[in-house]
Amino acid sequence: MKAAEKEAHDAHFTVDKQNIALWPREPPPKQALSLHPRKPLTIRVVLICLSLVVVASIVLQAILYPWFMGTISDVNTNAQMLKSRVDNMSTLGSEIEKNSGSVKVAGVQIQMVNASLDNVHSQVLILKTSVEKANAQIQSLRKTWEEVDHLNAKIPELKRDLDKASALNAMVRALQSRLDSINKLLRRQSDILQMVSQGWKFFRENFYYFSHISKTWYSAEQFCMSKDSHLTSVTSRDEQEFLYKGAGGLPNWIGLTKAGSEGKWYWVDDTPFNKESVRFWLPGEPNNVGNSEHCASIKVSSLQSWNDDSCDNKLLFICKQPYIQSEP
Ligand SMILES: [Ca+2]
Repeated sequence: MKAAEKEAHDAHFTVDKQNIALWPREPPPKQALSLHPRKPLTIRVVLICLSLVVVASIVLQAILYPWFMGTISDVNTNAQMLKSRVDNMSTLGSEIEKNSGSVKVAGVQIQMVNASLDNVHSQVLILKTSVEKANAQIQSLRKTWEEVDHLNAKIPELKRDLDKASALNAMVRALQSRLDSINKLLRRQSDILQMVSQGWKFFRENFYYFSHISKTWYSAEQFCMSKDSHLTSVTSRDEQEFLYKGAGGLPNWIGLTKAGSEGKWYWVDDTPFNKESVRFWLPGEPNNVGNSEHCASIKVSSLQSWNDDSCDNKLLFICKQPYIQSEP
């Protein structure tokens, strides 16, 4: 401390040309004088150092160059590998893009497949429902079939019953037919009795009415028509015999007349007048006396009993009505 204080108190200054400098008590030695003896040593040291550095660098280069070149080679190799990988990556990228499109298409197809699967699922449900219904119907049909089998087992018995029923039906039909015949006969008898009660006689499916009063031929026909009949026709020997016997020998108008003096004889009930009827005229008749005998009568009680007579004469008469079965 004391030496420092002493040096502080002994400070000086000099003016060298334009430079002003401060220094301690003693003025510093001039540099030109102090550096001159040290310069060669320094240069040598520096040269040595530089030589050492050069040598060291050469050695280092000799050592490191192969390693460095190898490293560079490795780096190049790695760079090429990386490049190839990058190329591969770009290729993969394009493939990925392609595959991305395929994936989208596949996604759409998957959606379509899903929709189809939904549709299939709904159809499966429908089919399931249909199958259940079909099963129910099969069960129903099976029951029905069992009932049919049961009925089939009864068929022989039913057939026997049917045979019995058929026999009974035949008997019933026969009885019904007989009953119908009986009814018909009863109706016929009833009809005949009714007509007979009114004064008619029944012979060979015809009713005959023998009058008790005398009328002209035309009035007699009018009377018969009022009773749904006509003056009688004669179509057979039996009928002729029945009529003359019924007349009892008294003259009775019959339904035989002719149109005018030269006309042909005809039956008023439209029965055809055949040659068979000619045999029932009295011998010598018809003689058409006075050209005025145009109507015929049964005159006597014999097979040949017909006489032509004047239609205006009043005689008894015979009406004839065919029998027709009355409705039940
Ligand atoms: Ca006559």
